[in-house]
Amino acid sequence: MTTIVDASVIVSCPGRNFVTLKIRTDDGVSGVGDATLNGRELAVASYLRDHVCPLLIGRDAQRIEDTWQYLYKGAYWRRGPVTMAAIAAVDTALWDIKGKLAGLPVYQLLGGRSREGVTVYGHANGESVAEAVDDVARLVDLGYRAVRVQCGIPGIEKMYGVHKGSTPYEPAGAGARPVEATWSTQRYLTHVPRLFEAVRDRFGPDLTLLHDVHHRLTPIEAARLGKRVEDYALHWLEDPVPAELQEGFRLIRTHTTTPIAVGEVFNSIWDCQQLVAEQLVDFVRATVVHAGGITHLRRIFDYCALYHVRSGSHGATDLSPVCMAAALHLDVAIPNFGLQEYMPHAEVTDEVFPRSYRFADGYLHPGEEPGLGVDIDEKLAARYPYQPAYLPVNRLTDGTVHSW
Ligand code: CS2
Ligand code: MG
Repeated sequence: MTTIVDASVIVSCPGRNFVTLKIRTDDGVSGVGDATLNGRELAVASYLRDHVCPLLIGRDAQRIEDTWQYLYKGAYWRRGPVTMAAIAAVDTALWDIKGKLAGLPVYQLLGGRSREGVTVYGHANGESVAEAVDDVARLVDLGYRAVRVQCGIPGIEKMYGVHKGSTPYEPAGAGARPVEATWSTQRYLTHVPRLFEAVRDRFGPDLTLLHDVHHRLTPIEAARLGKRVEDYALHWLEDPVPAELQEGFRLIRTHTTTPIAVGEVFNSIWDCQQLVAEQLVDFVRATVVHAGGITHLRRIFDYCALYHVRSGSHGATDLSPVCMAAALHLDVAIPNFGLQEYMPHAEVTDEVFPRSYRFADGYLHPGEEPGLGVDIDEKLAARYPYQPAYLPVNRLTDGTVHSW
């Protein structure tokens, strides 16, 4: 038996806030898990520190599934972003430990490689259509095989997904209160087809293109947009509507063949069970950190595989390198891999989280060393204390709160 002797939570802000769990065993082997929930980081840190870590001491680190069930069913209050991020961190750290004990990279414990590399997509954006098209060229020159494209919308001041300068895009604004943004669906629906007309004009029909609607439309508006962009053959239209009403996606499916991706905010299989079973979506974007870890995410993707649904995991900078490392071990092994989002972290983040995954020729490659191939430099992390930061709040022009 490999006994857990310590479990500690490190909250740090190297470039942005991250919450990391480190589990140590009596064999001297340790593992890490990401527990970052953008804008609610301290809630997960407390859930772990106050209610989970004490229960882990003395448990067998090798009993990953039993620990998962113990934390999921044992809490009584199931699911939700905070609970499932905490369980995810424990699960990820235990898989890291198991790989190290076995002397194998975790993907070998998940059935071995199903592909040579993990195809990733990068973010291209610009205030104007022209700037966004030029940014697509930048991504293509960097070797990306798939590109998400976002652009400013005339009349909308702070548009999601569009930022200036070379620093990684960070939507969470530092400060004690969220910034507020304004939204106009009409302006957005008018402008987005022009963006993709321009991108296709410049790059032709073969480049894999994606777009993130970011939960802002109603199903009929999403159907309209999906129909309007069919000529530009998007690989996916992401988060077209808020996904609480899974049956609402039937309306989108009735009107358009544009593929749909959803799920970066999902935290359990139940958030997408109907979407998948009715084939209302084409990609599920759930992640290791938000959907209960490697153990649960693998369940979700195995369920997706029954219905021709592929993975398309979220990979924004608010998911730490620990999450990305774990994601790559799953991505490279599952049979129904689709795409992996990749937003490179800031240099200071990579200094705090030494990792072995690397980008080459449009792919990310997980490390070959035992475990996940990532760690946290706790001494360095301590130099970057938590900074309060919140995701924006969105309002319509009449002041009505709207999905951000
Ligand atoms: C976005 C995210 O990358 C994406 O697809 O939806 O950047 C999202 O806005 C952030 O992860 C929120 O924290
Ligand atoms: Mg998204």
